[in-house]
Amino acid sequence: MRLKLILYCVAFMSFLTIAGQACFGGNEERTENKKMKYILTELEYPVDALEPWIDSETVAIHHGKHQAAYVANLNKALESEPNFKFDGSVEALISGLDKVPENIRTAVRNNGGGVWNHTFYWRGLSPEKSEPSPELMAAIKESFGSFEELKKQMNAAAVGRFGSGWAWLGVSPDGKLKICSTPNQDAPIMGEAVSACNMIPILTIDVWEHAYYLKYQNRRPEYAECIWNIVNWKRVSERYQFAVDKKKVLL
Ligand code: MN3
Repeated sequence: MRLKLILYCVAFMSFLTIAGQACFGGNEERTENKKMKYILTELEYPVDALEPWIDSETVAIHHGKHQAAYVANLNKALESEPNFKFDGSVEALISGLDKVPENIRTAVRNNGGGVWNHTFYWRGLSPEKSEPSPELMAAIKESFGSFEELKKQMNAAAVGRFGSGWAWLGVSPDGKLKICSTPNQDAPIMGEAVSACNMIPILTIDVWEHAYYLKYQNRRPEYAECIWNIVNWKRVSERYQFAVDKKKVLL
């Protein structure tokens, strides 16, 4: 009897997990008691997996404190405006900032961007070596001339961003690969009017100091260069194909 009960519970919890992922396209968020509450996405690898390029202390603090704070502050902003009944993904939320009430719009932009950008960043990295797909490599050569030139331009965007922000590689409406950078927690998925980037992103580098300061101190160029050792090309290639075929971003 007791075993049966346990089995029912396990089955029910599995259903909830699958239903949640189906609704929100990932593990970024869940509804609890019908009230929207976003939760921190787990990393796909242990905090020390990106060593020696990104040290475990940086990953632990960056994910467990910084990104977690964006999640908490996003929830706080949404709770402060109970008349705004939104129950979609963070991606949908920040893709339509004009629908967010004005009094919480900046908080949603900053913290929603902080939540989504970090998940996108972590999922674009991996300790496992991979290569760009033949299709992506062809696009890189067509758009930049060479892989080295892509790296050079992306690093320049990362280093050239004054203050805090992000460097992005993405697919522009003409199908070509483009590089862009955004300040603060702005993201290309917020739209061109907000982010000044017109692209579907496929890779990002976080250039806030908290992303690299413990190991690299002021040496942002060295951090940007090191990122290329841990890019998850398997996923970036999937994102590229998704952007080309479906004209949508893939987390
Ligand atoms: Mn960050």
